[in-house]
Amino acid sequence: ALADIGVTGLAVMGANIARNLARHGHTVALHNRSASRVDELMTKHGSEGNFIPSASITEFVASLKRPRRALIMVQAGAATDAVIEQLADAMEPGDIIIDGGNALYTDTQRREKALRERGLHFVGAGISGGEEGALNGPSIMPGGSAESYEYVGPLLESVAAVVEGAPCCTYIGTDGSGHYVKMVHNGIEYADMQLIGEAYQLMTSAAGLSANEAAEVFAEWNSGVLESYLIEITSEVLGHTDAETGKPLVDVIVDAAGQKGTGRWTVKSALDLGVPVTGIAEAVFARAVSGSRELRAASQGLAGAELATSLTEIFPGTDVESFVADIHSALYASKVVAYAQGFDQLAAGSREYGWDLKLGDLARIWRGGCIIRAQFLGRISDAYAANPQLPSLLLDPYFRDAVESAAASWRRVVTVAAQLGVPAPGFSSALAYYDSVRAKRLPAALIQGLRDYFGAHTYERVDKPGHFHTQWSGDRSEISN
Ligand code: NBP
Repeated sequence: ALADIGVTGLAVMGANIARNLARHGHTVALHNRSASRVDELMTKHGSEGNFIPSASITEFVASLKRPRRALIMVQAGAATDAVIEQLADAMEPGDIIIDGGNALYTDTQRREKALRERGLHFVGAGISGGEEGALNGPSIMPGGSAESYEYVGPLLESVAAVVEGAPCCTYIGTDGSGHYVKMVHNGIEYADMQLIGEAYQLMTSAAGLSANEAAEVFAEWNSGVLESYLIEITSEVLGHTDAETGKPLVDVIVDAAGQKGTGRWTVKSALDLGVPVTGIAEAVFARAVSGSRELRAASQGLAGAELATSLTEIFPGTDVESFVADIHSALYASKVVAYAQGFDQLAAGSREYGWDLKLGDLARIWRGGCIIRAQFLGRISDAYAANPQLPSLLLDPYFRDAVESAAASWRRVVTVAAQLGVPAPGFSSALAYYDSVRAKRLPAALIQGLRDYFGAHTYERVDKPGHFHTQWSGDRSEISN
């Protein structure tokens, strides 16, 4: 018998997706550059379903039903190109190559075009959920031709996470859209984690909670509007004690955050599109600051001139409990801002590349399987269902109300952070964004004046249409352009 689908690249992600497919009754062909991974999977998990192991790409391709479907799960970049090349050489027109790695969307666009010209379908599928998700149900974001989705959609949907009876997988759009959406998902994940980190730091530094007490607070929060996988595992990590020292593990982990690049890609794309994703950008830069070990070591002696040493000095009468409630509000409001910005970027990317992304569907398939999975996403889905043209999530009645009710607490938290000298770049820049978009006037008027002064860049006027220039070095009269 032939295989329904093949998986090449059997490191942790590929092996788990292959097992997931097999557990759902699909016959799965297996291939990996080093044969040992195929053997290992067969030895350990061969009994979980129908697998067809193969020793070479040609054997692998020959073991697939037509049109052939091959899922690549190798390292993004050159490795993916190499594997695509080998597969394409062995395949025939009409066959489908799926890349489930974390490819940069522009690479996917390039690959899709090249393969289309050779008569092959190429599906760039963003897969989120880490190894656990890959095995038990990830969130899958497949982009490619609508025709290719007919061949791969049902297979991918069958192994995706399920929320309220619906799979966390849907057709995203053409060429690089799936990987673009996955990239922004990861960017949002960066912002979400940064905000959670700031909440934790304020709980411990400003409110004086221990890591264990903070763990309890997060566990409690996980049953409210913040309910999410990230809040749940925050409680787990904060509550974990290091076996060697007996201290909270979080206190013995080096405070330098790593990054693999998807956050940076998101911000680069946002910069190109001119979308202010301040929350994601702050999160990427905050990781960069944390990792700047020499700079941080050299800066230890810098004076802070803090305006207070305790919470009660700033807000007399405030108790820990009410401040923790303020942090909850600040976290929620900042999170709404970060997600609103992320969805703005998705809308802008969709316009730029002609993808016609369904924003509500994206929120829906992120409710399960992926790292940012949360109840909250159901609200986002509802918001776009109510108004697909929503200019910003901040204007949806539910989110508008949520942020307006959180605003006073949010300001208190940012005030406390500033006065105590506790960095809260995510909370404060989200608040600045909120205040910027709602401001009647911004200092951009002055910036336009300055640009006109040194570069004759012209400005518009509030009282009449057109573009104007003041002759700054002459008699300072205004001319219309
Ligand atoms: P890795 O990203 O660590 O890649 C290891 C796999 O790539 C192995 O199968 C390896 O073969 C293969 N490979 C390499 Br490296 N160079 C190759 C080449 N030139 N030709 C053929 N094969 C090559 O694996 P992973 O962590 O399982 O991730 C797989 C993909 O899924 C990546 O794109 C990753 O970004 C993405 N992803 C990962 C996660 C996660 O949580 N880890 C989540 C979502 C997406 P070998 O065995 O012969 O060395």
